[in-house]
Amino acid sequence: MTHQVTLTQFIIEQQRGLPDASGTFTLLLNNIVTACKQISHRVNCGALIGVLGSAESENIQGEVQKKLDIITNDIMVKALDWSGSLGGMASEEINDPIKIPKQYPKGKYLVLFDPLDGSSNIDINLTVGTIFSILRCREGVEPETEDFLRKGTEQVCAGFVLYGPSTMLVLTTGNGVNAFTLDQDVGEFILTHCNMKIPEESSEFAINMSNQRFWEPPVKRYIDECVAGVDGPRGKDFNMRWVASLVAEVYRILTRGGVFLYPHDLRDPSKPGKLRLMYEANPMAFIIEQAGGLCSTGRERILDLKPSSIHQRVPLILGSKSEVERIVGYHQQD
Ligand code: FBP
Repeated sequence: MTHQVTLTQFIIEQQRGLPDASGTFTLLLNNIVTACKQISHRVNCGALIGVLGSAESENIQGEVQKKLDIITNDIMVKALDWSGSLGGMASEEINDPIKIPKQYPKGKYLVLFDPLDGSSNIDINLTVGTIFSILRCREGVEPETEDFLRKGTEQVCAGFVLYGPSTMLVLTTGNGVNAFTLDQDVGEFILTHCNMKIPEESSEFAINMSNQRFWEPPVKRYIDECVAGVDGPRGKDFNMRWVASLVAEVYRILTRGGVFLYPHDLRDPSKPGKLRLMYEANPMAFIIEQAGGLCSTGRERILDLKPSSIHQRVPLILGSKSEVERIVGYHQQD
């Protein structure tokens, strides 16, 4: 049997190359992964342990929380706050940055996370996930909100875990994108997809078509041309997908290419988009670019955006290079 590389071995071997590696990052990642294994179990048990359905409470986004939104948030916080590797955390489910309890030492990293992405799919047993972004912070001090509001280019690591037919971890530390599959028997993530690269060309798009009347002309033009198919200006047929789980959309694009759009929406000018910059768009942009794709608002590179708030929303267009370039080109012509 070929030697199976575990996530721990993979990270330790990567860290060996870094002169100032102290093991703190490896510990932090290990704790995030332990939390995701616990979440995988809860999600997998679902109705058996009564965790499906709504919690009858709302989060800062004004969204009705699922029971699992709260359970997964607590699992992440409890797995990370004691470790001494963090100065602070921020979560989709919590309004303000989460402080490290006084009894624990503070560390040199910040983690921002969406504990359960795609939660509208949890009760219908579709793929959901956890998304995380890691930044450096000043060691030993109580971080302010400002300390979290850093450009996506400053991320030291980004990843997401898919709770689907398999539980998978997709990860980048700036040296390409690798994916690991959870061996449920051993309880270890095993390296199964090395150096993933997004095909440049693609004929598959993902967008919530029910929002069409709120799209700007460049997006309307792009989607109309895809739908027009071989008889239209693109001269080829396109396929469409919409899972309503960003993690599932991004994993499909990493695997077979394509483009995902949750564009600028004219419905409510105060909400330039649905998805959140700090713990959805930025980590996905880091991963997509490391796999050779592009990630934009339509007008700006996501990773270059200067954040203004922890729960800031942005338009998100990501995927195969040539398709994103075409959509950005249509915005420039507009
Ligand atoms: P959360 O579930 O974390 O709020 O994520 C938002 C999300 O579910 C994305 O995963 C997905 O891409 C999008 O919203 C689906 O939006 P819609 O419900 O409009 O189709």
